[in-house]
Amino acid sequence: MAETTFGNATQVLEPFRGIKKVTLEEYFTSGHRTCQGCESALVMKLMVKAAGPRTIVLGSTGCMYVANTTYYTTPWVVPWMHTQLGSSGSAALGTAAGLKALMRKGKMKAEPINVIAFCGDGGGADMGLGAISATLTHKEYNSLILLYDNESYANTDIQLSGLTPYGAHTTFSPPGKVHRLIHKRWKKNVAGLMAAGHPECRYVATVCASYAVEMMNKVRRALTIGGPTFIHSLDPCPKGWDYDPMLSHELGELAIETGIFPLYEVEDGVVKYYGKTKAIVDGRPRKPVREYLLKQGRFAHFTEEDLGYFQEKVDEQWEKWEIPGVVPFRKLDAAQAALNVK
Ligand SMILES: Cc1ncc(C[n+]2csc(CCOP(=O)(O)OP(=O)(O)O)c2C)c(N)n1
Ligand code: SF4
Ligand SMILES: [Mg+2]
Repeated sequence: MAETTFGNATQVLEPFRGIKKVTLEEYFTSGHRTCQGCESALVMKLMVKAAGPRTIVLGSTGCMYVANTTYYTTPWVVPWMHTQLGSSGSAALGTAAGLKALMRKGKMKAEPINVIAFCGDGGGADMGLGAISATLTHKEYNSLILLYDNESYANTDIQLSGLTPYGAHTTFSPPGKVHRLIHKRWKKNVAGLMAAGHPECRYVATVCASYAVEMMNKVRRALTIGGPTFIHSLDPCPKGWDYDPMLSHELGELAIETGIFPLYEVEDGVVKYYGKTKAIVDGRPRKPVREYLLKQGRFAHFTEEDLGYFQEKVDEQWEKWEIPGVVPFRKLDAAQAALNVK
């Protein structure tokens, strides 16, 4: 058991040192009806495998609720509960607080139980942002909120969310003859927002299931460090992104190699890059974004101009951001900074 600074015991989940050390037990098994190649289903499986059996999972409405709970079947082996679309944060906080109260009153055995709430990008980055933000200020309760980002409101037929990439074809942004691009907003930087805006939150990370061991180890770290923690997972979605399901793994890799989705963690305010993102930070060239975008039908209408704009925006996050790929404040040179001091 790990005693955190504020007296909340957590389970000590040491990192898996390589794929051969990963435990065999599964806590998300057969019984779900997600699409072939669904990375979000893989994220659920890896998330709870990393957490282990003494875990409660809470899930807001979306593909990972609906497709996982067809009448009389469920893949969850651990206790789980559905919560309203914008309520992953409230469910996490309420469950953690409820467990703590029951243990304090002696109504249940005192032991560290992992509380994980998952939400989609619609439920988490749009509708439920306020509740997640509130939860991340409550350092006295241990919970992990995992946002699985398939970049649309997938369950209701691929509507545009605040995390849908620029220009993508969704049912709310179909390319037309008059307007080729309907969606012209750049994606929210949700992990950076959580890390920069919540000083009591000791752990924020980004993950992609193409890098499964690293992903599970970040889940284990979040649960061990305790307090409220947040992980953002980028999940290729064959239906919404319009590609052959066999490409899910490759698309996850390309999102990282092009620099579109950086893999990092922020623990107690210290940024650490991972894998191919670390190689990029150390100077390895990024792959052109077109290699990622043009494998997906949702960008099939892109012209060279659109590809160029997308590339420029990604270049900017590596070349101009104060903390590349993480925090989007602009760097000022020393002279300019001095002039700005009132
Ligand atoms: C308050 C509310 N509005 C709308 C809906 C309908 N609805 C159910 S699932 C869903 C999509 C959720 O999208 P996201 O959170 O990204 O999860 P995904 O379906 O992509 O897995 C919507 C709009 C709802 N259940 N509750
Ligand atoms: S629509 Fe996408 S997220 Fe939903 S089950 Fe299918 S592949 Fe998974
Ligand atoms: Mg979604």
